[in-house]
Amino acid sequence: MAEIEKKPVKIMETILRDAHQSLIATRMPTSEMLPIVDKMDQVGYHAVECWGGATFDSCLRFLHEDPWDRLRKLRDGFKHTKLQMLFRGQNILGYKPYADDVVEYFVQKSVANGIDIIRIFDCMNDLRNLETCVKAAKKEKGAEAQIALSYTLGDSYTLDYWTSKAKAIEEMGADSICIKDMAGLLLPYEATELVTALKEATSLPIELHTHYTSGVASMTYLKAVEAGVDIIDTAMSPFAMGTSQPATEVMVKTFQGTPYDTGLDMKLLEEIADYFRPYRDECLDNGLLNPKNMGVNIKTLVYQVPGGMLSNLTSQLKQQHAEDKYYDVLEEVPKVRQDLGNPPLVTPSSQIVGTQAVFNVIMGERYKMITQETKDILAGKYGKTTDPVNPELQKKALGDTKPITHRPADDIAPEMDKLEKEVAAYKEQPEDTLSYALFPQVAMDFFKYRDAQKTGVDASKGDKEDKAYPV
Ligand SMILES: [Mn+2]
Repeated sequence: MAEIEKKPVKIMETILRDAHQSLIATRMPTSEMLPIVDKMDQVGYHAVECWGGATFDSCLRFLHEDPWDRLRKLRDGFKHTKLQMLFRGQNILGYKPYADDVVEYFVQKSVANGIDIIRIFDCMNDLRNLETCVKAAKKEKGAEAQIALSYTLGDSYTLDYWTSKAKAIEEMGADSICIKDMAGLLLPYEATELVTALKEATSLPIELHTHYTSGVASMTYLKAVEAGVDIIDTAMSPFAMGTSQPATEVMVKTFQGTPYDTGLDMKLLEEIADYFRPYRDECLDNGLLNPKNMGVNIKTLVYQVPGGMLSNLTSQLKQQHAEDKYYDVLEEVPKVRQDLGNPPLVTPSSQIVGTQAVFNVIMGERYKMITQETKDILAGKYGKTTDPVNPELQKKALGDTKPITHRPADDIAPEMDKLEKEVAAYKEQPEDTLSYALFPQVAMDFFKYRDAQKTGVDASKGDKEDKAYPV
């Protein structure tokens, strides 16, 4: 057997973002992160993912923290390590498309506050929805634009589909490509095929992101690394496995002494794990960490539904007192997905398809009620779907309105001026306008809370016009 050339695999650590988003509903506060940052900075990770995705919403909505402030504090602590964020293309960190000027300003401020690598994806894999974001990132000196392919299964998702997307991504000027397998659908031997094909199609570095939900993730990483993948996403063991990523220490140990040796210091990793373990125990005790999310969920392979979407469906059905309809809804999901052109199921398409499936089942008649977001997909407002949508459903939903075929954001007028005016009274930093742009109500509540912390007066409980504040 020929000697294999040394090719250390790089590790992207997710414990400060995806791992806690997947296991504890994104509730890790900044105060849990800061004491270990110095040690994490010594590891030699390729990057640490620490921002974007649901962290922004969760900071403002549940933790009463300023997400920008978190980023600045992490940047302060990580002196050598690249910081990475997840960005939903034209949807930024929200659930609908925004105007180009908001996307551009968000990218600019993300980099200015400390982000090095922006992972950008679109729930339709419509690359037009990534153009503005990628261009904005390329303008920022030192920033890397990584484009992620939302990985999914279906007749149209052939190796040709993925390799032609990869070539287009390279032409767009991206710095790297990520295979973003949010549901844990990529099986080990398929990873060999996919990575081999992508490596042939492009010269860009390839990163693989998956979740342990279906139980195959570490085998998938092994095969992907053997096939030449450059970077894998892992989480420190206390917040690994289950709906999160494979454990960092396990992957590092696996490749030790092989041509893929990461070179990372196991002793240091052990100390970091020791730091997070008591917090994991605390989360188990207070119920944030549900043991249900920690095993193998084979339904994700059977129904091809991401873990996060499964728990959303369960809670939606609970609210409707229709928990007995769980399996009916799971059967309905692929049908709705097909009607909507078989998009990958990732935020926000996963929520749109899931909610519509719930309505279809509990109303006792399919599409008796069609949500606005379902109509918007049918109207082309989220971009081009992989397969054609169901024409009868489209007619029923849109009537005589013609669906659009151009880039959806071309129809969205600039928003920044209007937003600046609306937020002026509460603005303490330029970034506040962006928080408000994404989550107007939630950000406003946070600004009022922030004011109250300073003055002891809670404006959210008072009447602003009458200046009658409860003290
Ligand atoms: Mn993920």
